[in-house]
Amino acid sequence: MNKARLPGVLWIASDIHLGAAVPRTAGAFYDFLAQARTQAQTLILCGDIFDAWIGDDHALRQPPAWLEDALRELRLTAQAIPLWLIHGNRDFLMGAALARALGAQLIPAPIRLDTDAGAILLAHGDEYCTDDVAYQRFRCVVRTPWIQKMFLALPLPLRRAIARWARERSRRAHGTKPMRIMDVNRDAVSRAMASAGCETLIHGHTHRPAVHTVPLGDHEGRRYVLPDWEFDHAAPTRGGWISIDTDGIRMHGWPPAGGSP
Ligand code: LP5
Ligand code: MN
Repeated sequence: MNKARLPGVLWIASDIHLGAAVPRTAGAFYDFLAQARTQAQTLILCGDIFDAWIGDDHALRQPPAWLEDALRELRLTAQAIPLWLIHGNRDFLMGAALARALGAQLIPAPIRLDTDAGAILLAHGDEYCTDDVAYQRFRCVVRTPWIQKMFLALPLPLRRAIARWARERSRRAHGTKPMRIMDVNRDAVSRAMASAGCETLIHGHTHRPAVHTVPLGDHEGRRYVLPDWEFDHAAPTRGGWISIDTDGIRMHGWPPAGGSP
């Protein structure tokens, strides 16, 4: 089990899905980053920060304008507070070169964090969607190191085309899969929490923000689900994060209700 001690004020967000098509979402997220820089002591971005990541070289060589903006904002954040990044199912190809360029840390997940609010298991969440057999098969293939190496050796335009095709396939698959299949599997969650020795799990991925109880033998745990961010194609807009400190674990919407969290 991956583990880290993480005292202090911790903020966690996920599923921002930054890309060329979401300028308003990016703007809202950059406002959030600016607040995190002054109010959090560590920020964790818990996967799917990007709509698709096709290799660090894409970002570091000649990034398009939207990506240049994203890199600048993330770098600014990492200069102010520790910035930890976790892989999601769309940006699992984020690598060491990107982390270095940002001054961020790419951390392995699921990870047990020993925080001021107790032990917390943190994961993107897709690993617990075990009823989605087609997805788990896809995941297994694209997480295979030699397949990733081959993909990263392809010319950028071809990688871009494959990513576009995979996103399109995924969008279509969403339309046909029952909602239940695309949620986490309860047993997978209980098992993961028990084996990590955690009564709290925080994850994103499903875009269904909520707090659930989880049966853990003779007692109950809690599962916090982070929201996705969407300010371009949704009304009302969506976005939010979780804060962890000595007062406990709290979920917040973005923008904050009274103007400040
Ligand atoms: O992301 P979201 O929310 O739409 O849906 C996810 C699952 N889909 C995915 C696919 C990603 O969206 C696409 C990511 C592109 C990344 C860059 C390209 C990288 C290629 C790298 C090769 C090493 O994760 C979706 C789940 C849903 O969450 C809910 O949990 O249901 O799963 C699917 O849609 C999977 C389909 O059922 C089958 C997908 C077939 C796609 C085939 C593409 C193959 C490309 C392989 C290249 C080697
Ligand atoms: Mn996801």
